[in-house]
Amino acid sequence: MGKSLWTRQGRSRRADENVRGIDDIEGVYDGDKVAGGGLLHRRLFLGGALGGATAAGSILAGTTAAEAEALGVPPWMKSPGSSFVGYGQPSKHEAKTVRTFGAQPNSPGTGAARTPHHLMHGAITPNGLHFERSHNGIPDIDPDAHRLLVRGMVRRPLVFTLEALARYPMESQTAFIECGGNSGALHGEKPVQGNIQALHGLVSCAEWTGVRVKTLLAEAGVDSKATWVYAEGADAAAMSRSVPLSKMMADAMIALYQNGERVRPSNGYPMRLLLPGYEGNMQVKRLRRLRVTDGPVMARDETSKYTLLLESGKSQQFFFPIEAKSIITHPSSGLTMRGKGLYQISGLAWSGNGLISKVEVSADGGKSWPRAQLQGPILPRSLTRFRMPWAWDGSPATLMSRATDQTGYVQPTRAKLMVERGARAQYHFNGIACWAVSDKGEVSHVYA
Ligand SMILES: Nc1nc2c(c(=O)[nH]1)N[C@H]1C(S)=C(S)[C@@H](COP(=O)(O)O)O[C@H]1N2
Ligand SMILES: [Mo]
Repeated sequence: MGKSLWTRQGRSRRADENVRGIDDIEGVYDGDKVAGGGLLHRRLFLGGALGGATAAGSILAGTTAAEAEALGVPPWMKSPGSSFVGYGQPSKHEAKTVRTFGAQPNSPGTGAARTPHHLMHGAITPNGLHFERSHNGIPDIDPDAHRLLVRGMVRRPLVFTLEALARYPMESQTAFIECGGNSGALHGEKPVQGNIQALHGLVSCAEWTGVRVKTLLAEAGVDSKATWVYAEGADAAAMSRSVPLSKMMADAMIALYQNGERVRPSNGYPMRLLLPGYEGNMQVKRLRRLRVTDGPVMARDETSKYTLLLESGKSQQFFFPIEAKSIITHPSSGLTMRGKGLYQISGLAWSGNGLISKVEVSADGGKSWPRAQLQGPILPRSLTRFRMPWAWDGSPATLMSRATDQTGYVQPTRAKLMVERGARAQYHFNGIACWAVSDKGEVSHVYA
């Protein structure tokens, strides 16, 4: 199954010359070439343009009319199918599309489970595949016994049951969550050989529904001298962070639902703090306490961890929004391309500072950068899918993607990031990632 997800979309040359095999690329796409390495105009795959753009007609037809007639009746059409199930599961043939994790023997719930981006398409992460980072396991929280406390510099301290909270006006917003440690391996001197799941699997995106923090703070009555809010989770790590009051008032949410169903235990059941665009660590899961303060509390995860250690030996603290970033998911490290021909390069881009305005792709190691097609709806602080047609001629290629967000910020090269921050920064790596494609079609991780 893994193989079939990244293969040519057609079949090899047929005897029937009316249907041109997708690997017959010589000369066919010349009019659509926009850059080095065989990148084609982004409009090629849009509404019928493919047929019109080429002399060959229906390039994507993988099979002949004769074959279509010979389909026959497969066994699964000859008897009734199985019955209904209460909670649906993916096809048993998709059993490889799972999160990966390395459990530690002494603390099996400490660490991370990563999203398999190379096996997925679209922009929303299904709940069962949303990455998970937990500092001390997933607690088994009784939703009726769970309480959310709002106290500190407020006129009226409040306590909420889940039921009480659910009576407040709710809203939905789509947002990515990315761990500050995602892509951290790219700080290393040599490119680590891992697939995209291992290297960049700590980012996911969901539609979250819940109550605005602003609504609760307004009810509690915030002291005019307050500037920060301390948030604490109800797990054995009691994970806690300080959040600027301004972010809490702007778009923070107590999320109760994730893609329409209750937030999963791995992602914060029964409620989590959602801070769209901010680093994952601050988005406290299993939220049980908000304490309004006039300064950060200097919790462990904002001092010794999740700060950027610079070359000078000083640490950069309170680095909150994730800066614009992108990764090519198809093809990506570890996958093998099956022969030259027409492919669709595809990937994900995101920015904690708003909308993605542009993604450029290079197939010649960064010499030319045509624009990719962005898949709508393009939502702020959400994963944005991009696509780019590519006529691979079978020779070695280096693929890269570069995101620009609505502020004009451009995703930097790895080299630039290393000069600016140094190799010890550890968190928030957002440099341009590169995949090398060999003449055998093998895709591996390289530095430009
Ligand atoms: N209570 C609690 N909240 C937490 C954590 C945790 O271990 N416990 N991990 C944090 C970290 S480091 C990240 S990256 C995000 C991950 O969110 P997710 O597991 O829903 O993807 O949750 C954050 N919130
Ligand atoms: Mo994290």
